[in-house]
Amino acid sequence: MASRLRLVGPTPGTVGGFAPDPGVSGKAEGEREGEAKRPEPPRREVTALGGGSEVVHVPRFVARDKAWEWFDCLDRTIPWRRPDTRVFGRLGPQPRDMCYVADEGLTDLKYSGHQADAHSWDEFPVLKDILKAVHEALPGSYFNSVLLNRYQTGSDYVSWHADDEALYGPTPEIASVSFGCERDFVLRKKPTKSQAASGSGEAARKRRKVAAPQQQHSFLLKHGSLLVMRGHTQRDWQHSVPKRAKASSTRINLTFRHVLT
Ligand SMILES: O=C(O)CCC(=O)C(=O)O
Ligand SMILES: [Mn+2]
Repeated sequence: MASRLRLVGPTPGTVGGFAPDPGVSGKAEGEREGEAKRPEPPRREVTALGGGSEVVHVPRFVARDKAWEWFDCLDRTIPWRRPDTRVFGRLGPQPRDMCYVADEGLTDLKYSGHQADAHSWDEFPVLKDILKAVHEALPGSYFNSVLLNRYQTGSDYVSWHADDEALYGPTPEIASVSFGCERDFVLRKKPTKSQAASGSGEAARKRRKVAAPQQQHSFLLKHGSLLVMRGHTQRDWQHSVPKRAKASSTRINLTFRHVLT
């Protein structure tokens, strides 16, 4: 489907910021004739999903070499675990590795019957660096926790869900930074109450598909990219990272969140 997309140019640097545009002259604030030209700022794409939901995508948020440095450090130093979770009543290993880091004293994160142990930011200086870059890119935002996922092969995935737990409040902002193997990130509109009432089985889903195709958006999340979900995205949409046979190497994803205190 056609998406309502705006392109915005943020400040240049090793890590892409979201400061105001340089202006009509194309010169950044403070820059004068004759001064060395700064490198091109990373492109920022804003997709309005409707109903107050918005996605911001910065494909080149972190410069390539820096992003590999961070990938290697995260891959080596994070105490990755693959816990058992309950999906549709069945207990089994989660189809990806995970780790959870949060400020001290925050409400615990629980999902799919799993209680994630929170590590401290002090254990992982690299996470503090990445958090700083995200905060600089998103002035006014404040993240106090991060859920880390590692997808070792294309068979690892995250199924359809929304990060709509009460601990994040009604309109959470979630900033997602990706490293390594590129993977598709797909958003689909949640069924309305009347659609949900028409049944949850495969037949009902097919009937609905014919009557009104489900709205869907797909983003290719590349090495060093940033994707931000805002507004009512968690209330009205679900997202997933589907299995991909061709994804042959490791991907690491960090979703920064603000837990209400
Ligand atoms: O890996 C990703 O891009 C998304 C992960 C995600 O949605 C989650 O952990 O809630
Ligand atoms: Mn999620």
